[in-house]
Amino acid sequence: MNEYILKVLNEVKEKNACEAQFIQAVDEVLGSIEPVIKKHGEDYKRAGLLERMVEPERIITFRVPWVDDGGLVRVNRGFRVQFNGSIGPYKGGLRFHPTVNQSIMKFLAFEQVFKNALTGFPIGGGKGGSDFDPKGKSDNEIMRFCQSFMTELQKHIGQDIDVPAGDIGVGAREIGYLFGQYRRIKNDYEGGVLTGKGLEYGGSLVRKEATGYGLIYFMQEMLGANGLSLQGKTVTISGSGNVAIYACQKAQAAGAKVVAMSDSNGCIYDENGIRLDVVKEIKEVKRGRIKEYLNSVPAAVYLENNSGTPAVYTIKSEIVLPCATENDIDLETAKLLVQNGLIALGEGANMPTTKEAFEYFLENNILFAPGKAANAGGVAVSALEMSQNSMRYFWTFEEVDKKLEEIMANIFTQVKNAVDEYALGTNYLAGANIAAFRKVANAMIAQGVI
Ligand code: NDP
Ligand code: 2IT
Repeated sequence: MNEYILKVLNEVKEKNACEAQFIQAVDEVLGSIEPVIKKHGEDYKRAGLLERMVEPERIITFRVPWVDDGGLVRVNRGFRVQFNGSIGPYKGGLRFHPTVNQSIMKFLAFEQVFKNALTGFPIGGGKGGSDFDPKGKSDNEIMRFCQSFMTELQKHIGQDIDVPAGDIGVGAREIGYLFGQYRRIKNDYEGGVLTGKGLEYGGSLVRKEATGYGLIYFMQEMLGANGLSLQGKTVTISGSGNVAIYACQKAQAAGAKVVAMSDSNGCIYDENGIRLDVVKEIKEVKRGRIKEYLNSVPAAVYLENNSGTPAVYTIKSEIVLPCATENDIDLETAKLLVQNGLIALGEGANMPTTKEAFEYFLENNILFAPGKAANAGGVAVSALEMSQNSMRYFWTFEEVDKKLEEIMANIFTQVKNAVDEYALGTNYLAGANIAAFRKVANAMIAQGVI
């Protein structure tokens, strides 16, 4: 590996020794930009570019006290990582999940910087959240938590400063409570301060569907460039949340047969094709578990997760769409997927594939759509939501959907141009990293040493 890259990577490992996920995300990006560093390495070194790029501009951590329904005071930890603002206001989601820690927040914020650069919109990268576990909480508890979280977060965000949105555990309900508290404290209707808002108060059509739809639009571009399509393909999807549901819907519309979806407990396998109306009722309305699918479709099968490969990845499938969480697919799982006839994989989630698993896919000529390109549709429509809020206007579903389709095609073109320029074959992960890196690097260098 190039000397300069190695030096920065070693420093990152030393300085952030307890942050495995952050190190992994940095390693992935720095490990694939070698051809660019070969060309411009000396300039970048003099500018301290990589050293600055791996250090967040700011990390805010704070106490989030709230009162549960039994009157007991609970305390969680809140975060906002404002990683890189060179291209625009920090932009990125909020995650509420018990596994949230500084490493996860930093990895997600770092990924977001490059993803947002690929969208073409003027947005920087950030991420936030809390180790709060929404599972089993009442609606009032969720509201009180969101209000307490925002009481601190509001000091650090604004429609031209930092614009949060949803991620795991944060959907339209949470964004509503967060927005309400922000508006109350600021006494100002700052519509563009959060995205993923309800349609009644400044949300954008297609934002809910955007990440899943965008993933499928990207897959269609990638498959098409390789003489393939989704038509008639067997698809499995991990997760059954926001990204998974709308990826499933668009994949089915494209003629694919989705046979499995999952949650953290296990997966459903329906050889007749998943009935998405049933999944939506369970997840979006009842906030239940995926195994309840069998109450409506008794012919389906439920497979519980054991240790090792998650059950959803043991099912034979030509196209796999991980849409749940990070490091879901390790080398062992990758081998099983390839053995079971995998053709292509599209990352709806952020960093669901380990480095070893990715390398195995590459060696076995699996077409691999990397998350920072393939799941950028969500944040891209968030940027469209911000535009509509600024204009005090709205676009129709068809207008936003068409823009999303064009954005995803444009992202694929950027990725394809980068792999062609550096003769990287179908290593779209490297292509995405190179295309995004160049844009962020140019913006940072143009703005001097900050
Ligand atoms: P949701 O909260 O709507 O759904 C998350 C899904 O993933 C649930 O089915 C959940 O199961 C499952 N899941 C979460 N954690 C784990 C875990 N540790 N192990 C197994 N399954 C798990 O989140 P989203 O759909 O919004 O997010 C899914 C992924 O997509 C995340 O990686 C997120 O960062 C990424 N993403 C989201 C975007 C968005 O716009 N929402 C945009 C781009 C990427 P359970 O209910 O059992 O926890
Ligand atoms: O990971 C992501 O891109 C998101 N969770 C969406 C971020 C956003 O600002 O819409």
